[in-house]
Amino acid sequence: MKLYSFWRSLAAFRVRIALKIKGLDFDVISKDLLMGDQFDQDYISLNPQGMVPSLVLNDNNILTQSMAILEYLDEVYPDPPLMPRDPLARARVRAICMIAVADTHPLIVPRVRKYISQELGLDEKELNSWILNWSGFGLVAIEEHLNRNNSGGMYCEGNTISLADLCVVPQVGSAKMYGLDLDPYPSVIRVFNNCMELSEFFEARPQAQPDFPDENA
Ligand SMILES: N[C@@H](CCC(=O)N[C@@H](CS)C(=O)NCC(=O)O)C(=O)O
Repeated sequence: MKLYSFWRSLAAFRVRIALKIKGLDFDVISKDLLMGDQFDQDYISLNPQGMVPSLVLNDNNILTQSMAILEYLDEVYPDPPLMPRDPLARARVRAICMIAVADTHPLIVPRVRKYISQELGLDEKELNSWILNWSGFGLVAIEEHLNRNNSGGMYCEGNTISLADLCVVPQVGSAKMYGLDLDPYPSVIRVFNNCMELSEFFEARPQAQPDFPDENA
């Protein structure tokens, strides 16, 4: 399989974790989102939205959208499962995924950052404040969900890894990178730390990627 990725991409991070948990071999092809590589014509023909991740399967089928990719991988490679069986637990997992994937992450992607700085004229400090505001907004909601539902479990849904963890960990990693104060989110941090002790999460982290820039090391 070939994964189009970028070290800093939260959506690609989710998929890297899933590929590792499922024990699948994949080559990473980096698209430098800060240089605009995602808009190369050959890449647009793979992913018309000009976003990472895209996953090219061994039979050359192309998958886009991280949640669709995660669900595909979980359906085709069910062991170990990344969704609980109980319908209520599944709904809880999906709710946390959506807080991260649908309601938080899209507000801080490069295209939005570029628009608000270049078109709306926000300076770097204002842009950073935007990023911290929306990152915090998402973490508040996830913290509440965890406190209500997981009763001190190791991961988002009890003591078993689920898609919720694959969505929360990159979100926290990004919040850390931007310097958000994480003290108000102890349950989120507990889950983050527990996940990062697992090699699949640790090896999928941005800092472990071949395209991670030396100056950030
Ligand atoms: N909903 C999409 C979001 C994909 C996405 O926005 N990816 C970002 C990187 S995390 C990207 O490629 N951004 C390119 C840009 O904003 O120009 C998914 O989950 O796959």
